[in-house]
Amino acid sequence: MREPVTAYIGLGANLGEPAAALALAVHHVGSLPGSKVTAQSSFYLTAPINSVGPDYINAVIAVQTTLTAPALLVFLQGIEVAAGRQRPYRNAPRTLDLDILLYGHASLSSSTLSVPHPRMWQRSFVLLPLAEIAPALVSPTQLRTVMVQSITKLA
Ligand code: A4P
Ligand code: MG
Repeated sequence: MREPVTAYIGLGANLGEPAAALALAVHHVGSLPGSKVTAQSSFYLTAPINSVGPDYINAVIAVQTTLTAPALLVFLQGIEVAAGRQRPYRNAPRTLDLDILLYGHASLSSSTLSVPHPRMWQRSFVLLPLAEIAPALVSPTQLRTVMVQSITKLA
């Protein structure tokens, strides 16, 4: 049996019912084999970055999992498809996006999976929710770098 690893997953949506889609996705991730959600950030309303359409709702969760990172990605993509995710073009508005931000201390780079997520450090919609549930992982300097990007914590 594999040792569990803590992975951080970024959730985002700006089509359909984003808050409901994120809440259901958290439930589905917690139901994956060998996986449990150990922390969940607030939901944040965020302006699209290099994307179009309505504002997004974003959040980050921590998951303790015995799945490998590639297996976790395949399961996350299944949850996206079940939520009606379509990919008409890069950065298109979406009903649900689930990105693996971190997978333990792993550094992975393949044609289908890069971890840490290559753009996470440039985005307030990732760093603020991540800092909320794992403050040790994000420095004040990193947070300052993305402060200009509009983001509002929802109640
Ligand atoms: N892939 C590689 N690494 C990963 C990873 N760590 N996690 C591959 C998940 N997938 C990973 O992903 C495209 C391909 O990336 C997949 O086939 C997978 O094999 P995708 O889900 O189809 O598209 P994506 O997530 O839009 O791609 P990408 O490049 O990760 O987009 P970004 O850079 O994350 O930008 N603005 C706001 N406010 N909120 C958002 O959530 N999201 C984006 C997407 C742009 N602007 C946004 C938001
Ligand atoms: Mg994605």
